Order: sequence, then C-alpha cells, then structure tokens
Amino acid sequence: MRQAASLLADDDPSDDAAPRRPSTFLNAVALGNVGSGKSAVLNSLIGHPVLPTGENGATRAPIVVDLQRDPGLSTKSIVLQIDSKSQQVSSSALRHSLQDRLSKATGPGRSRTDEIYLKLRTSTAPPLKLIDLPGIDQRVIDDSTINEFAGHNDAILIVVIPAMQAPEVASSRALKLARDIDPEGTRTIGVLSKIDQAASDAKTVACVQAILSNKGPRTAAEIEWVALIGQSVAIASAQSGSVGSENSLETAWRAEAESLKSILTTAPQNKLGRIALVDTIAKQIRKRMKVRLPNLLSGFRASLR
Ligand SMILES: Nc1nc2c(ncn2[C@@H]2O[C@H](COP(=O)(O)OP(=O)(O)OP(=O)(O)O)[C@@H](O)[C@H]2O)c(=O)[nH]1
Ligand SMILES: [Mg+2]
Repeated sequence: MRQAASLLADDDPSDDAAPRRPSTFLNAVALGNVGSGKSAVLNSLIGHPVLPTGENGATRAPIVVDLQRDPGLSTKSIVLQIDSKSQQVSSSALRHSLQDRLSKATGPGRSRTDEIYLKLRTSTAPPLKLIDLPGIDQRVIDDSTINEFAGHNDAILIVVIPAMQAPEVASSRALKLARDIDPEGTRTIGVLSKIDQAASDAKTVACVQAILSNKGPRTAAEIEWVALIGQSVAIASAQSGSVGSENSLETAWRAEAESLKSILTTAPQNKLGRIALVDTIAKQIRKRMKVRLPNLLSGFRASLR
C-alpha cells in the first residue's frame, strides 16, 4: 500500500528518501497573464462567482479552493467548511472576504504561507482542488511559487488565454511554461477565454476555431482546448439573486453554449463552454491516471520480491 500511497503523493515509489507530499491528483491550477480571465474560468468551474475578478479583485496571492460535491444541496447553496464546522454562505460574501484577505496578503515580506485556503461544498462543482494563481507576469509570483503548485506532480494545468490573444498563442508565456512543466501535455488544458470579446473580429474568430480543432500553431496543437465565456457565471448569479430561479445556472450554461455556438460556428461543439471544460478536465485526469498506473503496478510488483 505504501507504493499506492506514494504514487498518489506524487513520489517516486523507488525513492525511499522522497518527501511525503499530499496528493495533487485532483488539483487544477490556472496559469495565465494578469487579467486573462483565470479567476473567472475557475468561478465557472465552481458554479458560483466566489473568486474575486477584475482590477479590484486581482489575484495577488494563491487561492486554494478545495471543492466537495454535495448533490443534496440546492444549486444556489455554498457551504463553507472551517475545521469541523460548516456554514452556509453567499458567493458575494465569500468574494468580499477573499478580496479583503487579498488586500492584506500583498505587504512586504510575503511568504508561501500567505496562500489562502478555503473548503467549500456545493452541488454544482466537480470534486477538484482549484488553485487560482496571480498572473504569471505579476511581480508577486515567482517561478518557485508556480513550481510549488504546478511542477513535479499530477495537477492539471489550465492555461488561460484571452480570445483576443489567440493570434499570438504561439508566443504565450503561460503555454511555454506549461510545456516546460508538462512536456508531453498529459495534464495540460488550454482555455480560450472571453470569447464574447472576439465576436466581431473575424480574424480572431478564425484563429480561435483553428486552435480548437488542433490546427493552430504546433505548440498549441498538442493540447486540448476549450472555449469559454467565464463571465457567464457572474451574470447568472446576479440574475438569480433577483429572479430566484433554482435552474438559473443550467440556463446560464446553456446560454453560454448557445452564444459560443453562434460566435464559433465551425468549432467542434464538444469544445464549447463550461460543460466541455469539466469533461475535458475529467478526460485529462483519466489520461494522467493511465500514465501513472504502470508506475503503481511496477511498485506493487517490486514489493512482492
Ligand atoms: N467580456 C468578458 N469579460 C471577462 C470574461 N472573463 C473574465 N472577464 C473579465 O476580465 C477581467 C479579468 O478577469 P479575471 O478573471 O479577474 O482575470 P485573472 O486572470 O484572474 O486576473 P488576475 O487575477 O489579475 O491575474 C475581469 O474584469 C472579468 O470580469 C469573459 O468571458 N468575457
Ligand atoms: Mg485572478
């Protein structure tokens, strides 16, 4: 069993001296420039606009959101777990408290311990641990922080690139970084965000569609891509506040997929929207497990000798 445990703890089972780290199998880390839409993409996964976005909500310290799926909750509920206590909270209250903590986390002498951690239960989110990092072009984040969350382990790398920058995808730093960390692309996913902003720009739309069909530049063609309007979830949440409809999220995902379809008319439909993103992440996790399985099995065999 130790081999199994060490496999899930990302260690080389043959290396007894390897430090024991917690498993990163179901982690997903957002990588991208400042303002590329990382927090909005993660909010879309959560199903609630919990993470601060925009200029006043710039992510200035890593935020780790440990998600547990609880199908028993209503689609509008978020339960915050602190130790053994749980408390129902609203997404806006959570967002404001995170914003508050972020503004305090940016002083001089920051350290790794300044990461913000929260554990949430919802009926909308996949059981993942999401890591919202500051933009990689931000001063507060260095290579060691990125490596801490994204390197040498099984975390899914979500590279977020705004649609308007699709024509320059080949020179994206986030994509290069992901390729350095995961050269085979077995745990990288590309997200073309803010598709709505590209709607009237035919050249950009063509680029986006090429990338989605893996016909873009070679560096981009080797990974799976999804197109998203990350803002949909914030809009749905604001609307559900006034309308109070239980199904507003599903309506929002459908509306997002419809808008995406109307903008990206020739793109494969299984690459569009939040549902496509969740599917693609699940697919990558399965792929990653297959890559790691032989390791686990050889570890077991070694222990029989
Ligand atoms: N129109 C549109 N705007 C979006 C979309 N996604 C995000 N935005 C906006 O883009 C801005 C930046 O989004 P964030 O999610 O904060 O970007 P980020 O990458 O987390 O930024 P940092 O944390 O500062 O690195 C915000 O004002 C969002 O509201 C989208 O799909 N469409
Ligand atoms: Mg952010």
